[in-house]
Parts: sequence; C-alpha cells; structure tokens
Amino acid sequence: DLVPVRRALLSVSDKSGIVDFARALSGRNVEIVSTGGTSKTLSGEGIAVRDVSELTGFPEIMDGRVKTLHPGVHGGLLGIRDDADHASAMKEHDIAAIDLLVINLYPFEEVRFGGGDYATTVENIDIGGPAMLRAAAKNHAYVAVVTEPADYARILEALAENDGALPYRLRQELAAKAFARTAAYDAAISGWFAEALEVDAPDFRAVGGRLKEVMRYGENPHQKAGFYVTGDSRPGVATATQLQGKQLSYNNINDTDAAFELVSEFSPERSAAVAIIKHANPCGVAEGATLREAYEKALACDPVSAFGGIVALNRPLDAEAATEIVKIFTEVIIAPDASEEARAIVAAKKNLRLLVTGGLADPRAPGLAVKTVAGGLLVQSRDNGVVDDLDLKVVTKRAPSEKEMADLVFAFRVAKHVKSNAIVYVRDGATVGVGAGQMSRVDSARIAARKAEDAAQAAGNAKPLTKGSVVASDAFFPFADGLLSAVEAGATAVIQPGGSMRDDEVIAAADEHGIAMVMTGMRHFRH
Ligand code: 93A
Repeated sequence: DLVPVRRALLSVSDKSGIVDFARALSGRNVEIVSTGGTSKTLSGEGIAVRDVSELTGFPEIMDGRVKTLHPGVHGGLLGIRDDADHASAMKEHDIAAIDLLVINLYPFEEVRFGGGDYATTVENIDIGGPAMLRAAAKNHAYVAVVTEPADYARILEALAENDGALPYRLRQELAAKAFARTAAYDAAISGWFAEALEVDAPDFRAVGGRLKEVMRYGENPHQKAGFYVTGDSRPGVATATQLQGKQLSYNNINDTDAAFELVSEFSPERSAAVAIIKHANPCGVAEGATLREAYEKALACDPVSAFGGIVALNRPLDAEAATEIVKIFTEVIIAPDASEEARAIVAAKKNLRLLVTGGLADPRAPGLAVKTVAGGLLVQSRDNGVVDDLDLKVVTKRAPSEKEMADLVFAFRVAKHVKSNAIVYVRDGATVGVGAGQMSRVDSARIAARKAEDAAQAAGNAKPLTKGSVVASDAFFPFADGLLSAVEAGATAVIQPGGSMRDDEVIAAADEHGIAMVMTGMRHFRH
C-alpha cells in the first residue's frame, strides 16, 4: 500500500512553509511542478521547478482563471496506474503521473469576511484548486493530497519513514480532509450568496444537507428558517412521513425530534412507552402494558404543560391510544406506524399532525451533534450512552429494591433527554415530576417536586406522587443539598453519575435518611 512519490504538483495561495517543503521534496528527488505564482516563489529560492504549462502544453490564460483545468493535469491525477487502458491513455497523450498534490485554495473566506467587494470576492472563488483536490482525493489509491501547510511536516516524516513513499492510511486520511475542505469552501461560498440574496432559508446545504423545506419562520417570527436533511435514511423526524395536518414549524420539528429520540430509548418488546414534549423537554414519560395506559400515565405527570404538546410513541399508534390523545389539544403525534382505525380517529382533528417513521431511532447509533457559536461550529459525537450498558454501582448501605431499581433506570433514561440541570422523579414506570433547564440543581429538584404537588392537587390526590418515588439527576450532586431536597420531596432512591469531590458527603446524607443510591459513572448533560 505504499506509493512512491516521484512527481508533485504544488499550487498554493498561502505560501507559508512552501519553500522549505519544496526544497525537502527536491532533496528526495521529487520532481516539482508548479503554477505561476508558486513557481516564481520556488525558483526565486533556487528550487528547480517545472511550470505546469509544460504538462498542459497550454499557457495560463484569463488572468489565471484557467491554468490547471486541463487533461494534462487531471489525467495525471486521476489515471489508474495499474489499469492497462488508463496507462496507455497516459502514454498516448503524454500525461505525466502526479503522485502528490499540494494545494491551498484562493482565500475566499478571508476575502469574504475581510469585507472584499463583490467582484473581488467572486474572483477569489477557486475553481481549478477544488477540481484538483477532488481528483487527487478520489484517486487516493495512487495520489496523496495536501490541503494545508500544517501537514507538510507530517508528509516529510512519512516519506522519510517509508523510503520516499506514502502509506495508504495516510492517503485516505488526507483524501477525507480534502473533501472536508472543498465542502467547507463551497459552504462558505454558498453562505455568502445566501447573505447577499437575503434568501428565505439560511443556506446550510453545503454543510452536508439538502433543503427539504423552507419554513414560515424560525424559532421566532422574525427569524428565517429552512429544514435541511443530511440524507441519513434512518427513522427520525427528517425521514418521517406526515400523514396529515398542516406544515410543521421550526419549533415543532425540534420538539418532535426530542420526543422521538426519547421514546426510542424504550424497547417496544418490553413495554409500550409514550413521551409528551414541550419546548424540547419531557412533561411526561411513561411505560405501560398498552400505549393507552402509558399515555394516561405520561399525561398525569403534568397535564397542564401537556396542552399543545408533542406525543411520541414507541409502538404503532392504535385506536385506543389515539382516542385518548385527541381529547386534548396536541400539536404532533409521531410513532413508528399507525393503524387504519387510529388514522381515522386522528383524521377528525384536521390540524393535528401525524407522522410515521417506519421504526424507532437507535439510541446507540453514532452520529454528530452540531451547535453554532459566533464564528464557529461546535461538533461532538451524539450522546449515545444507554443506561442498560452501564456498570451501575450501589454506593449506599441500603440497596434499591427491584421495583426501585426498575424506576431508577427508567428515570436515568429520561434524564438524558431533559435539559440540564435535570431532575426526574419516577414512580411505577412513569415520571411524576420533571425539573429542567435550571441553573441550580436544587432549583430543578424543587421545581420537579412542586410540579408533582400541582399534579396531585389537579387529580384530587391527597399527596404528591413523589412520596415514595425515585429520582434521577443528569449530573452529580455537587453538595448534599440537592439530594436532601429530593429526600424532602419523598424520594426513596437516587440514581446519578457520581464523581463529585463531595460524593462521600452525599452518600453519607443518603445513608442517614435510609436512601438507596446508585451511581452510573456516566453524565448526561444536555444544554
Ligand atoms: O483560477 S482557478 O480557479 N483556475 C485554475 O485553473 C487553477 N489552478 C490552480 N485557480 C486555480 N488554482 C489555484 O491557484 C490554486 O488552488 C492555488 O490557490 C492558486 C495558486 O496560484 P499561484 O501558484 O499562481 O499563486
């Protein structure tokens, strides 16, 4: 899998480091071919360079707009070396194989963000560079492609280690990087156009999405919005089929995603599960023998907030559940499927959207989560940690009972999908109080308990269901106060990641109150 490097094409806008790099390549008897400006820089430093027009038999024309866009270059990059037809074509047309391509593109981003005028910005759209990058990256079986000066040292090291050749793995990595570069480059160009045109949907196509629809507005009416799909065909809000109801809004899609990802954590073979979501947080999650039972339990958690919510189910919607769900104003129902009868029941509510996905999401699936910050993107792997896979440790004198343990696992499963700080009270396979998005964990615990009191009052119960419940925290308790607040609310068992400097204090407080505590070793922050 080693490819010896005999000829390199260097064409760089950012010339930093290029002289030393070219000199080192020359020292290894690599023939250097180069474009106008780069060639001038190198020969000025006494490095032997062949001009690219020797390869093309064509001069650079149109102020350099056309300098490398020629079969003499692209044949040398794309030819399959051990294919007889390719080899004879190269021979017939006198095409020289290029083994190493070193490019950095016209500085479109710098010019765009540096306030370049329209014509200058357009002129800085590199055409030949990306074409060569893509050609070389496609042909990584034979060609190595370098897109930034930071990689020069790495190439020289690899050449030294491999007697003037480059290994396959490195060529693959460089190819991936080249395509990432051209994608980002095109995204910047397309983003610039979108800004200039003030289009309806801010344009993120080139980031890796295809515009599915332009929404009426974004999170707020003065914000523009579009829904882009990545092409991932797995069950989810982007691939779901909408059977009825008006167009989903930006917030609907966001909430429906939260609902479906949450309910997908519950295996449909084990139980029926329902999640009701408001503002991307669950206001009720429950499992039961039937969807109807699960829905009623979920609704009981916070019937006030559930008004206008999104309902997600882990099994195909049936008539019994549909009958219950349509009783209150609901924005969206999302489920793997829906029976004919259920569809007919939902059809009576013209505005209610019904989405079917064909299956559940895989909570363990890898993937990327992207968030924008001013001037950048934060990218992380999605939180695909699942409580069933964790090594749960009982840290208190008292171990949870079997029933408590089942509810603890349920509570932690839900807490993963609640905005931090997350506190989730659970009893009998249903949330009975959810505290979300508070800056202090104690506040989340108090809010969750208060909501349970409200629900009890609304239902005419003597005491809130948090009495005798269990509680989950998405992150460790930094102090014992959060735990004590849960004890006060009536929780008998706690599940939390652990890992605080004061774990000992928290465990001691639990022991003092006869609370059973389980540590998961995994945190589920969600901001
Ligand atoms: O104007 S281009 O789109 N047309 C081309 O044929 C072409 N070939 C290389 N831009 C082209 N390049 C770019 O020129 C490279 O990507 C690099 O950024 C730059 C190097 O030019 P020079 O060596 O003349 O400074």
